Order: sequence, then C-alpha cells, then structure tokens
Amino acid sequence: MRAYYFDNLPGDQRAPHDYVPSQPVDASALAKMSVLSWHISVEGYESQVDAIARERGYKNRDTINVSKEGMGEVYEAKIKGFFEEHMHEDEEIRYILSGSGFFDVRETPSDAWIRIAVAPGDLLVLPAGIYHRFTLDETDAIKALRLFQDEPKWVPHARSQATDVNVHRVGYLQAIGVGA
Ligand code: KMT
Ligand code: NI
Repeated sequence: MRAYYFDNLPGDQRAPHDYVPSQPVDASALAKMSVLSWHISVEGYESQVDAIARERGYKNRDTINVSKEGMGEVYEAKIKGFFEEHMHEDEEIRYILSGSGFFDVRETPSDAWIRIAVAPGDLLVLPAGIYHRFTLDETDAIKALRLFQDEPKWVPHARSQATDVNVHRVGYLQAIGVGA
C-alpha cells in the first residue's frame, strides 16, 4: 500500500494524480488520522484475516466486485457515487483480493486529499467520520472483502454543513485531536 498527496489537477479520476516529485505519506501519518492498514498475503489469507476480524470484532463480511462485469447496469452510477466525498457512521474495512484502486482520504485541517493506492493483500480500515471517496484505477477492476461489526452501515453521508456536525464526524475530529 502506497499513500501520497493527491495533486488536485483536473483529469481522469483513475489516473494516479501523484505530484512530481511525489509527496509520500507514511503509515504513521495515516495512523494519526486513525487510518490503519495491514498487508496479508492473498495466498492463505483466510486465517490471518480471521484473526484480525476476531481481535477487532468484525463479525460479518461479504465480497464486492467493482468492475463492469461484476456490477452490470448499476456500474456507472456506483462508480460516480463512490467518488463523491462522504463519511460513514461506522468503519469502512476492505481487504483487497484482486485488482487495485484508490481510496482518497481528507486530511484535517489542511483539507488536502491523501490518495491511498490499494492492491491485493492490503487490508485498510477507514475510521467512522473520516471524509473519503473511492475510485478504480486504470485497470478498471477490484475485488474486495467488506468486513463489518454488526449490521453493514454503508449509508454515505455526503460532505455538507449538516454532516460536519454529525456526532460521528465530531467524534472523529476529537479522536485525532483536531477541532471541536
Ligand atoms: C466503497 O464503499 O467505497 C467501496 O466499497 C468501494 C469499493 S471496495 C474496494
Ligand atoms: Ni465510503
């Protein structure tokens, strides 16, 4: 997993958008934003993913296949929705089985985007309340496990003044020591 500041230049969301030279963001900077990651080889991943799921109380999971073939008619709408800046009231946990893509997370208070390039074997946890978005990259396909604690809470809350005061958003900022 590699992370770097997004260059904010116009153009295809699937392009890397890496500054030249790149401005990397390391795992400890991500951890300060409560963004956690592990790498677990896909070959024989089950027992290690099971162990992390047990430790962190992720009781349920399903598989998502983001590709034209995997999604059919809802593909274009889903791709558009994933890339709209939003937060959730629960963690967003993904283990990448195949393919690749980009999760963009908002740094606060700079409001810069940090782009996280995920590939097979990456397990990424975005905390509740973090503003983020997702896009496929130029390979146009990704398959991932979605893990969740109880009921999946996929409801996206689009960034807005109302979402800015959502209790999970405010709790997130307090947890990372920023703002209110
Ligand atoms: C999400 O919620 O943004 C997604 O599930 C994106 C695809 S998972 C790699
Ligand atoms: Ni999301």
